[in-house]
Amino acid sequence: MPLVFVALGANLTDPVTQLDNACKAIIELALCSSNSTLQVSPYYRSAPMGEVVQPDYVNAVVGFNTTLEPIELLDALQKIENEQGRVRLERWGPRTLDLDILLYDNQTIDSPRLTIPHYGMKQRSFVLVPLADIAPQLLLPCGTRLERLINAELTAELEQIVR
Ligand code: A4P
Ligand code: MG
Repeated sequence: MPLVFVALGANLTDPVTQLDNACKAIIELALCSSNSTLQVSPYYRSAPMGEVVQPDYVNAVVGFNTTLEPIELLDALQKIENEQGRVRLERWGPRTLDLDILLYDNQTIDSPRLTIPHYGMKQRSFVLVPLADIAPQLLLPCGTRLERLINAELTAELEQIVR
């Protein structure tokens, strides 16, 4: 059964609770589709990437098995974003919840609605570090070992949230 990794991000309306609620919704998704369990990374706070002035983000990564096809998974995740009050005003702008599919097994997908691996994942500390927390041995579809992308400079951008 395909193993997928999804990045969670929030910077509005109590981001930690947004991520907690998203995990609960994704567990339902994983359970109803595959009866598997959800791996959840620690939560990390970081300054916003990009030019938009906005609050700090809280980010995490989850991993689970699913029988959903990639587009079905995107639809299900966008439904969760919408249910948690996501409003799309500007690219890279603030949001109650962002759910990005990082990896879908070892697949590479380039379609109008879906690019997998996620286009920014190899550059983003708030994706790489939590992903390595739950999947330290991961080999990316391009052949790069995840651990080789992580360094002290990236880790220093993040503050782990104690819960
Ligand atoms: N789409 C294509 N591929 C994917 C994929 N792998 N997963 C399409 C999910 N969606 C994918 O996404 C726009 C469209 O991308 C979707 O309709 C889908 O068909 P969106 O979520 O509506 O828009 P967005 O999130 O504003 O755009 P984007 O480019 O995903 O933004 P990013 O790259 O997620 O950046 N700073 C920190 N510290 N932490 C953050 O999490 N996030 C952003 C947003 C900016 N700064 C940040 C953070
Ligand atoms: Mg997004």
